[in-house]
Amino acid sequence: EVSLYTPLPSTSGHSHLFPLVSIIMGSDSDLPVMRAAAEVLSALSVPFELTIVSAHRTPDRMVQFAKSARGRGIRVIIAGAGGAAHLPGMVAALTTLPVIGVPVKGSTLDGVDSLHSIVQMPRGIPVATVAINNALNGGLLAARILGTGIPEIGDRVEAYMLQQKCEVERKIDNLMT
Ligand code: RP5
Repeated sequence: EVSLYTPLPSTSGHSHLFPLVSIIMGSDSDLPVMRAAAEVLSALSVPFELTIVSAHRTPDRMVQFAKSARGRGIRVIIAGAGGAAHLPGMVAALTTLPVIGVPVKGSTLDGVDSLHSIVQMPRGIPVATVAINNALNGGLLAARILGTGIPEIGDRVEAYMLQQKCEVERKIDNLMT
């Protein structure tokens, strides 16, 4: 079953490692958005897998994926979906792992429909929701969660933040000169 979730070679630099994060999305049309989560996890050397799981087109696969994720060693799930966007909530209902939802902007309603679907989870089943199309923050949040138990990942998140700070300081210096 693990082979179902083999990382895409083009987006994962860590296919040889056991994935700690699973990035899933409802459709390949979500990939241009969800790629940012994969890229930041790569940059932070966090092993991940990436695949398509559709709540309504492949419901059996979704159940199988969500129920097996923890046993396969996955620690955090990032789930991106557009439209009605029930994927993150359904997955969260089927696992005890933390689930981060990424609302994907569709061609209509500007992704607000997806945001509301994901953020308005009824009590009892939480989904941590990032901003519309902000898969980068989804990846960073997953790294922060892992960083609480894996100091090396926490240190890399800290270095990432320092790098951001230096970039802003460089821009400020450029404005002054
Ligand atoms: C959802 O429906 C996907 O997450 C995607 O954002 C949206 C449209 O999917 P496609 O019709 O492009 O496959 O399942």
